Parts: sequence; C-alpha cells; structure tokens
Amino acid sequence: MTTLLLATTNAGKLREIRDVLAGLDLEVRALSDIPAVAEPEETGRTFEENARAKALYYAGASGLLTVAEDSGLEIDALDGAPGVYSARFGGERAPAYAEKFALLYRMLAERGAPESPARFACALALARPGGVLFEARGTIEGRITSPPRGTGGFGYDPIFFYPPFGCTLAEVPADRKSSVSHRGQAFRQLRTFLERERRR
Ligand code: ITT
Repeated sequence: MTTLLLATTNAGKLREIRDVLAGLDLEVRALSDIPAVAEPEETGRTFEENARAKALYYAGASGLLTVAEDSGLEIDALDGAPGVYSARFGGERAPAYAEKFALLYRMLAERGAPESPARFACALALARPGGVLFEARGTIEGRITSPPRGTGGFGYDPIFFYPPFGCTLAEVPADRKSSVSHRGQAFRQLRTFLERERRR
C-alpha cells in the first residue's frame, strides 16, 4: 500500500487533514511516525510557494509521497496581514493566541475597522522526491469579531466570524468547520485526485 506523509508540525491542521483523508486506500503517516527531520525555513511570499517548498523538502527528506500545506488569515483592513506570517505573527517567540488576538484588535482599532472582512486561505502541494504532482487551494470568507468565542478548532478560529453559521469557526464541531473551511476545500480536492489515481 502507498504511504502518504502528512508533513505538518501543527496538531490542529493534522487532525483536520486526517479527518478529510480518512478511509482512503493509503497508509497515512504523520511527521511523528518517521525519523525526526529538521523543520524547513518558510521563505515564500505566497501560500503556494511555501506549500510547494515544504512538500518537496519533506518528500526529499523522507523518500515518501508527501502532502504539505501553507495557510493563514488575511485581514482586509490590514492589507492582507498576517497572511503567510500568521503562525509567526507577534514575533518569532510565537506568543499565545490570546496575545496575537489582542495585537490584531489594537491594529484594527487604529484603522477604525474592528470587524474587518477577512479570509482563511490554504494552499496544498502533493510531492514525491523531486517533483510536485498536484496542487489545490481553498478559501473561506468571514470577518473579525471581538471578543474571541469558542473552544473548538485552533489558531485564529475564535476571532473568525463566519456569517452563514452566525458564529465563529471555534464554536462549531470539527466536521462542520471542515465542510466549509479553506483546508476542507483544498483537501477534498486532493482526496478526489488520489481516488482517481488509485483507479488508473
Ligand atoms: P506547518 O508549517 O508545520 O504545517 P504552521 O502552523 O507553521 O505548521 P503555517 O506556516 O501554514 O503552518 O501557518 C498557518 C497558521 O495560520 C497557523 O499556525 C494558524 O495561526 C493560522 N491558521 C491556518 N489555518 C487555520 C485555521 O483553520 N484556523 C485558525 N487558524 C488557522
């Protein structure tokens, strides 16, 4: 059976990706299942560039078919920030999300746009050593809300209000988030691609 490496160090992402890919005729492995590999630097200016670089890096290091993704929150009133810097927003010492939220709220207050439209974006890349095989993207549109609400999901979910649900993405069960999320959209495209490949 083909092995697929899910190359992410983010436990929240890993849970969501496993759920979308569940039941495929593949042996799915996480980074914790293979010998330790140093994390690559993320130097790309787009989600796509970073996703490709991560997938190629981990595929090369492991020799396995590998999927990686790069994602983040783009806030309109902040000209798309934090964007590709979402994980590092607030400094490299990676402050807790409560601190990131407080900082974002201050920046949005300064711009007079506390409820700015925003979106999550996710770009994924599937690679084998030396080559990218498939790419996909997903986005979800919402707005920033204060105070943070909900305990589900991860990252910025408690401040991301999704109008069709009337609540934040941290206030819905994981499968409901996934049914509409940027990551859910991108990984369902991957699932379809992998199922098609299996039949060929
Ligand atoms: P890997 O690179 O190892 O996959 P990472 O967390 O460093 O893990 P990214 O560089 O892609 O990954 O950063 C994505 C960040 O964007 C993530 O850490 C969150 O802060 C935010 N983010 C992405 N998707 C999200 C989601 O569904 N809900 C909330 N926040 C999300």
